[in-house]
This record gives sequence, C-alpha cells and structure tokens, in this order.
Amino acid sequence: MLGGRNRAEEARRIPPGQRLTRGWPVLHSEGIPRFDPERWRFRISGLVRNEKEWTWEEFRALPPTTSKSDFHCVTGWSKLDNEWEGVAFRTVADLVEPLPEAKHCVISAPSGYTANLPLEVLLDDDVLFAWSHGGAPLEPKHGGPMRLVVPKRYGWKSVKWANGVRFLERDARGFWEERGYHNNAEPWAEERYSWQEGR
Ligand SMILES: Nc1nc2c(c(=O)[nH]1)N[C@H]1C(S)=C(S)[C@@H](COP(=O)(O)O)O[C@H]1N2
Ligand SMILES: [Mo]
Repeated sequence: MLGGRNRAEEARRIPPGQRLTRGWPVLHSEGIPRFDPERWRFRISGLVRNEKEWTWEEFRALPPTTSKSDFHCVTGWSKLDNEWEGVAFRTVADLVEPLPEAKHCVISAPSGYTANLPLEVLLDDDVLFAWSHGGAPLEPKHGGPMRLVVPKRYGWKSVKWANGVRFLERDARGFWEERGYHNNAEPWAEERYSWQEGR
C-alpha cells in the first residue's frame, strides 16, 4: 500500500474523467520567473480595509499551516496526498480585512497569468499559499517560491508564482476562464469548459 492507500480508496478519490499519476507533471504557459528574495513582493489590493504588500521575509514570517490534499488537472491527471506547507488564505484575508462587498478574487502571477475564485471558496480550510511540498521547498517549476493551492478546483486555479490578490465585488474571469475553460472548475462535477456553464 502506498501511503496507506489501497486501490479501492484511490479509485474513490479520482474524479470522473481523471486518472492517477504517480509522478508530478509540470504545466504552465509562461517562463519560470527568476526568484530574487530581495525584490519579491506579494500585494493584496482592492476591496479590503488594509491593502498590504509583503517582502519574502515578511511573508515567510506569517503563521504557517500544513494541509494534505489531492490535485486535479483538467488535462486528466490527478495527484493524491500532496503535503503542502504555507500560510492559509484565511490567515492572509484576516490581515487585510475584506470589506463586506468583497465577493470575488483574482489571483495573479508576474507574467500576467490570473485565475478567479469566489472569496468563499478561497476561505476553505485547505486553501493556502504554499512554499513547501512533501517537506521540501517548493521547486521553481512547481511555482516556487510560493503558489496558491485550491484543492477543490481544477489545477489551473492554483496560480504558481503568485504575486498578488485583488478583491472585487463582481467576478472577473482569469486567463483560462477567458479562453474556454469553466468559471467554477469543480472536478467532481466535471466543470471543464465554459460551454457547460449555466446548464
Ligand atoms: N502562473 C501560472 N500558474 C499556473 C499555470 C500557469 O500556466 N501559470 N498552470 C496551471 C495549471 S493548468 C496546472 S494543472 C497547475 C500545474 O501545477 P504543476 O506544474 O506544479 O503540476 O498549475 C497551474 N498554475
Ligand atoms: Mo492544468
């Protein structure tokens, strides 16, 4: 048994149309940004009481959390039992204090890659800004030094090299959501493509 899982349990945890991967594919649409700990910044803006910007040192000093979760890419692979460490989205949200009208967020990367999510989804227990995976620092190709992790949505919502969040009243589609992919992206409902929306 791998990590205490048996085949039956694995099968139960793989959403429809997905298959298990034992490795860890690398998927992104831009070049890997160079990490300079002196110049790295993470910025929260929009409908919050305290707009805020962190340096890498400040961000790493935030109270850490760990979370074990599964990851599902819309191209068909699922990777189970990822052990993430980082800071919970909820912890960061508490610091900036979203205004009552803030209902949506857009998470961004330096390239201009973005993904959008309802604030409610981001406040889930298992959503975090992760700097470590499987006990090791997150590799640059997987989003290091830090990425968003949203286990209950397809992988494109888990923005690698995250450098900011904007809090909004109204929803605004991100990079893939504008290119034919589903706005909500829930794997168990197989919400893959935008043509499925509203059905
Ligand atoms: N900045 C950025 N983040 C991104 C992407 C990307 O192209 N750019 N691709 C997404 C997609 S489609 C997936 S499946 C996951 C893949 O993460 P991995 O390469 O660590 O497996 O990252 C997501 N985050
Ligand atoms: Mo993906």
